[in-house]
Amino acid sequence: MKALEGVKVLDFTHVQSGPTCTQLLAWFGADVIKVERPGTGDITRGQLCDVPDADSLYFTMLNHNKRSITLDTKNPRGMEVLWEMVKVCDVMVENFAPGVLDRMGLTWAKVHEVNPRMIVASIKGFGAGPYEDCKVYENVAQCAGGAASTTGFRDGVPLVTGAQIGDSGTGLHLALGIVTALYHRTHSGLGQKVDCAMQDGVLNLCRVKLRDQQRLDHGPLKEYSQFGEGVPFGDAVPRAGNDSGGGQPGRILKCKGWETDPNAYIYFITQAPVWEKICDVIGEPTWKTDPNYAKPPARLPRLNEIFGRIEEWTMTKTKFEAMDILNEYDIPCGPILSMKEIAEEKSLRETGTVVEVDHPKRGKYLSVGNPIKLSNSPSEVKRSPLLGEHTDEVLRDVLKLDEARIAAIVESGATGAVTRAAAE
Ligand code: CAO
Repeated sequence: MKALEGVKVLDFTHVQSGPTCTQLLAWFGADVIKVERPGTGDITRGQLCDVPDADSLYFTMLNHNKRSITLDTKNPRGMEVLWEMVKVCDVMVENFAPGVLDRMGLTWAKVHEVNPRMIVASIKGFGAGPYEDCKVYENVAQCAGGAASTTGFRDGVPLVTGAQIGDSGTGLHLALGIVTALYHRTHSGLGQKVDCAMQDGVLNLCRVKLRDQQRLDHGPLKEYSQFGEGVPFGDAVPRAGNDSGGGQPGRILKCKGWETDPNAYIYFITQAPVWEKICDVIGEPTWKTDPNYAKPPARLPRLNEIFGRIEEWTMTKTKFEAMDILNEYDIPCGPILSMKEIAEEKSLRETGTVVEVDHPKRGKYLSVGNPIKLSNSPSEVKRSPLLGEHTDEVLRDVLKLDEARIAAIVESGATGAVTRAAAE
């Protein structure tokens, strides 16, 4: 039995943030029924397309293991069906712009009255405050959540990161809120509202930078390279390039081949407990006892010099050779892996973190499987649904509507354009 088997999810999500949340629930075994607009469906089905007439990878990689039903919620019959779903589902997840759900009449008060056990989970860009009515996409959240102002180099513009911490990060937060509310319901018998704002989710992931903001009141941030460079700090946490965000200084260093390979680099951490080993590996044994290098506080003003010397060593090795040598000495480090290298990595295939999925319209493609591994409920990645693939099945088997009612719904156009065959 899957961990969330028996849990029915009315998936009213679109684009990336909401779908990542419901995909996780589906991987854990929930029956996730995605409600989509007839004709177009989730807008991502048709975005960044690479194969003609096939759902985009953007869509397929965010909507595995779900069923799809088409329903026009601007059609009264469509709304009737949606309310039937509210009655039988355990969780509703949505990430529409602020106000959309209320305009549909799906207020928390009404949903709670119709199905007191239902958990209603929402993602919005911002929580209550000056921006609560704003529409938000990934990079807006990265900027408003403190990630952009603290990412990049001091002398450059703020940077967004490729990791989708605003969308997928918030989806992950919301999934935790939902399973927590499901657990609470086992005691209380009642559902509750679960909200996660993207700004809040990003800030949660940037909490070390709020830590540093407060440390600034008590003096310079000595582990930042700019301290050793003698550059004064301003009143806000600066961008720290590739400095480590933790207590053990680290940097990205060039490896053999860096002149032509944009990813011939390694992340190298000068972890204090292995400092003596680092000195031996790079050929600076006197640094083990030299008071200018022996202890961590003495090294902080000299990070540029120290990492410069370590880089002279890493440039004589490929990133993988350097990894092998450094791991022998328990020196924490990591190669900068390209997406190509990750896609080809055998061990990621073996753990199911990278999976090959077959799709009737696009053929085989790679996806990221469930990164969270449960010992008793392993995740099996199933292809994303075609638009409206399960409409009949859901009306009949989940909502248990009789033939006359289904015919009336179809005839109204609520599930999509009416073909003669369907209407007769
Ligand atoms: N049938 C008919 N209409 C439907 C429908 C259906 N099945 N599903 C949705 N709609 C309608 C809604 O009723 C709404 O119409 P109204 O504005 O007339 O009430 C409209 O479609 C969708 O609303 P939207 O404003 O959410 O969509 P958008 O494309 O303009 O905005 C986004 C997209 C992502 C900016 C916005 O949804 C948002 O801010 N969401 C919250 C934050 C979020 O999750 N952002 C991350 C997105 S991923 O980067």
